Amino acid sequence: MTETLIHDLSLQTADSNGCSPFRTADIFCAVIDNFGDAGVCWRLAKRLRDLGLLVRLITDRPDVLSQLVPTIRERVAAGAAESCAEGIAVLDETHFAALAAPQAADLIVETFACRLPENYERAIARRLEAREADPAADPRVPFYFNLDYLSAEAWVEDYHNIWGLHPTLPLKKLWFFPGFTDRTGGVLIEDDYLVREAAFLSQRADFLKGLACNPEHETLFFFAYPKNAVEAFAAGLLARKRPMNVLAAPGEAGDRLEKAIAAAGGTGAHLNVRRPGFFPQADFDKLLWASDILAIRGEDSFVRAQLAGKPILWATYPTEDHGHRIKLDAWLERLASVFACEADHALFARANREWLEGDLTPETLGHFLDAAPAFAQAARRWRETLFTRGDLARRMIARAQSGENG
Ligand code: TRH
Repeated sequence: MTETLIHDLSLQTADSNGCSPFRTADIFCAVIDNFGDAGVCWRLAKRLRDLGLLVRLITDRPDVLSQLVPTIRERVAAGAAESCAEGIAVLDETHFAALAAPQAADLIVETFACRLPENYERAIARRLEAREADPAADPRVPFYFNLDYLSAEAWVEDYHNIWGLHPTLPLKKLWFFPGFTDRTGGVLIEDDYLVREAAFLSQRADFLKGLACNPEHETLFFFAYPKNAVEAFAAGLLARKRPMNVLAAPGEAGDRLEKAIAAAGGTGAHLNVRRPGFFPQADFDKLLWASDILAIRGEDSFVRAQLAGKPILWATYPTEDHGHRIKLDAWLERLASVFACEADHALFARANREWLEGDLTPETLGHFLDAAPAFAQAARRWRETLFTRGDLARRMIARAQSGENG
């Protein structure tokens, strides 16, 4: 995609796959912190591309995105306002917001209520106005979403699929929530997810050997926040004398886990701590598929862990109002039905709560790890519910296509 094409949407024709009357999509992404905002937006961009749309991702932090998508790293590091990876244009929002007359796409996705640049809001309004004057000149009515954060809480159903009005312009956007019920948008799932998983599983042993892990041993993937009680987690791993590979993601939490285990010397000889480095997002699933137990965080790794169908210890994104506890409890409650017995669910919930609250005891972690095979069966049942509900991006397109514009 050339730079002219990146800006001039009218020159572009999407290979529409027959899925959507929409040809183009613009996704706006503001990074609050860490990788989750960019991570979710990149996955959505790829899904919309796969469904036949030409996608631009406009972000205030191309540098963060470039950690997930290494092929744009060089251009971003050189300060380029535009780059392109896997058929998706990545635009620096500062540069984009200064354009005199950007063109509005057919499908517009503001993520996590990040607000669109004013020039772009005016561009949507202009396009709608021009269409009203002459519908034949523009066969598509642009559709504007706000895609919000994922939560299992009950209120989400009431706020999903609700219109919001712009304070000054004749614009409205549809609030769309990912979620775990039929009255929400579901989660992002690639059409070929299971095929890629199956292909990987035939090479799982080699993958683990490549990370200096014994594939016969249990494997834990660890990705958490510095605020989490990492040392308590390490104490639990040290106390349970079963051989285990520990794949600790880069970052402070992983560093502290490694340090705490190293400090235990011979007491930790059963633990093989490896630091796989930051994987490109396209390969991130491999770390999850290769592991038996997943300590993950935030939103995107949380979703991917559920798709992988593995036992999860979820570090929800910590907020000052303790909303993270409510988020965790809501999710744990929805999971109740997939466990074989109440005692399993209670143990799973207790370990997750203790991990989040910072009072995870070695006993609880040990019991959780011992129960991992039973939890894995429950996790497989849970992932079936996600697959049955279907993909968020398809649901967004279907909603936009439904014609209910008011
Ligand atoms: O990084 P996170 O904590 O992200 C967030 C942010 O805090 C954000 O502000 C908040 O809104 C959100 O959580 C809820 O965790 P998350 O969401 O799991 O995102 C991590 C991303 O990083 C995800 O896309 C997977 C990716 N990743 C890789 O691609 N390779 C890796 O090696 C690792 C460790 C992660």
